[in-house]
Amino acid sequence: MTSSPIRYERHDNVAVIVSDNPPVNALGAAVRQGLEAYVKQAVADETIGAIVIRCDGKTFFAGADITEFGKPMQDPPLPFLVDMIEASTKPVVAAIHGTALGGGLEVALSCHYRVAVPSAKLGVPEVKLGLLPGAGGTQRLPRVAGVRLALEMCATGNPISAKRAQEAGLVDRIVGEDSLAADAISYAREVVGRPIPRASERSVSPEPETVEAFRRENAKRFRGFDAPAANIACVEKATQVPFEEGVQFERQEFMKLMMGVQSAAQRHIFFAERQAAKIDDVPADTALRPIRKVGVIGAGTMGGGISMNFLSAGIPVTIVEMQQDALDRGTGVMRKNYEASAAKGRMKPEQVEAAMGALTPTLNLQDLADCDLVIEAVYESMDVKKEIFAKLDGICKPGAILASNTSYLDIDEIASVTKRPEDVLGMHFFSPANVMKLLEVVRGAKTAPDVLATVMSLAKKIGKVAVVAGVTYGFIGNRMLMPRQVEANKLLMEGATPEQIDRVHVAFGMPMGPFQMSDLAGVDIGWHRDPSRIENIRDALCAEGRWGQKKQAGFYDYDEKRTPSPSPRVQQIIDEFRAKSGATVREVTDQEIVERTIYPMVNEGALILEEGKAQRASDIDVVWIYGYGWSVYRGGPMFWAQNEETLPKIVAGLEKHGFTVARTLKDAAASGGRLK
Ligand code: T1G
Repeated sequence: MTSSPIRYERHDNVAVIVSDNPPVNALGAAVRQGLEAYVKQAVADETIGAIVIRCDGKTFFAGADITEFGKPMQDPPLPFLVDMIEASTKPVVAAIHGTALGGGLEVALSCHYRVAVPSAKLGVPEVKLGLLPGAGGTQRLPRVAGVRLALEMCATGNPISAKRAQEAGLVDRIVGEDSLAADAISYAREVVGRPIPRASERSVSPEPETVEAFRRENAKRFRGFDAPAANIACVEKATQVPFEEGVQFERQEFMKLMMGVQSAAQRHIFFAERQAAKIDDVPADTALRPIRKVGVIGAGTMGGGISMNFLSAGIPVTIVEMQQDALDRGTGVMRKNYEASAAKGRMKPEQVEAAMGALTPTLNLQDLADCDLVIEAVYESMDVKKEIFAKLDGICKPGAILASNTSYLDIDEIASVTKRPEDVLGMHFFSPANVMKLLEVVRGAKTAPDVLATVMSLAKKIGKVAVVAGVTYGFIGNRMLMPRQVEANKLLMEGATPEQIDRVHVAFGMPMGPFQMSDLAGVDIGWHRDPSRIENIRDALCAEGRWGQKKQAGFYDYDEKRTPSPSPRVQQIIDEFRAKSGATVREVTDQEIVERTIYPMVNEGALILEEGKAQRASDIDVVWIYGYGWSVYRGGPMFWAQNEETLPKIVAGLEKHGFTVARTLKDAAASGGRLK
């Protein structure tokens, strides 16, 4: 008989019900059953005047147990439990620390009072799982915290601080950071015998203009997602109908989302992100190397952005450049970025000074001697990188980790110029490096397990989502981008336009299409820089200085606000190349664009798995969500291929267009299996 995760304590006339269900006190069946039994016991006990519900471990209930979704729900269902708590004839106090999230906040909302420690956060992040609070949260929250804040919390899923919660009336008292248990009991004693305030009994005023304004302000942000609109509709319903009717509406909207493919996709990514942090053949308790000081070589866009990640996490950085003006420019950009964040209220001025104060700019590579990790972020040339790593080998202390930020190149070849290949790996950041969450950690043939584990752990510390990639040209993301770009260029020659191809990708849910992306990153990236050598459309654009947004001209024309518009000059260049090639220009359908630019990405992903260059199909999904903005409601290319598009359809499409289909993709399609 496994012991219950819930226990009952008696403190004179106060009953304290405690959950101890690591790691996050998810409201699994055993927790719900324990809560139900003990609340009933306390209510029936005449010597008890009030009840406290709290949690051991790092946090108050962090929500329903997501691992139970899709399985038969065991009694009591959470909606029943919260109604039962609220109906208690004795006051119930929620004692909150850590994060009261989702069903956890719904339990707290069904309690009659809420006390919290200063560091606590409260939220309903269900929308990030493609869901909505399904245990009365959309009906109680507006009644307790007001319509506007309820809309914001439900539709964005972002948590609020205990302070803000108290200001809104969601928390009744902020208690001592280290005395929650005792302070909650004291508070409970104070409310014994008082009339019991129940959220569901409160009224909430209709605020049609508030709801409409919120819908309008956030329309672009929620484009393509189902859940935000459903959350807004539920909160709106709370302002229009009695509580019970609102709860019925909430339940039907919840079930619609739960059965939908978007929530399945978003829950897939929730677990995939956490799974990606695990390295199958490296024990989770591998001893890590201490990283107290980081060196970054190169103060350009990437070097500066990479440095900011560590500085913002309180890790000192020594940044090296070759020329003083480049060094000054780079550190100047870093300060400007920090000050922009401060101007938006995302950082305090003293945090900006602390970050910049931990930065040591230098022209001398020798100053990296005492760094625990050095990240090279210079020009994408193997020769340049090998020269640098050979020098680092002689400069850096034993045990220092040497990493390259290369986007494509062979880490084993770079490691081969050092006497310490076991300390070498790739850390491929995505631009802008201080913003994009993805970090591809490229494992060399000789990379030591503890080096890999150290960098994976460090990634989480600096707020990145890390995925292990093998050594292959372009690793995972950029390797899958290549067939997409090849086909997109071919489609231009056959009759499609940059606008059409990009529109198909944006409609699919990508933030931008291949040509918009090229203009943003720079059409001239990888260009041979010889304007007399014009072999393709890209060469022709570069030769005319159409290098993308930075030149107000690329595949699109741009105004001073960088608003794109189709370019007659580009169409002329495309027409000239079509005429020269003798290609038959024809109408290209949107479906063909999907089959020839997105299906090949799935095919490449299958090849990457076959070659062992990614640990799991879900890792590939994580790369695309966090590195390229693939819409989380589609779950990433490998999830989409197996849940929305289906593998047989993709194999048929690939074969129709003459692609060689990856063996595992073909086998999985034929057997009804899945890409793992
Ligand atoms: N259910 C099951 N497992 C969970 C879980 C949950 N709600 N939350 C976290 N885990 C696991 C996670 O998979 C990982 O497992 C471990 O706990 C540590 O998580 C009816 C329907 C709480 C802020 O969406 O945001 O309530 O990898 O690495 O960085 O209305 O976890 O160790 O095996 O993230 O310290 C709503 C989701 C659910 C909160 C802690 N709640 N969790 O972050 O640890 S739906 C959420 C988080 C719901 C009701 C609806 C974070 C965290 P493993 P971690 P962390």
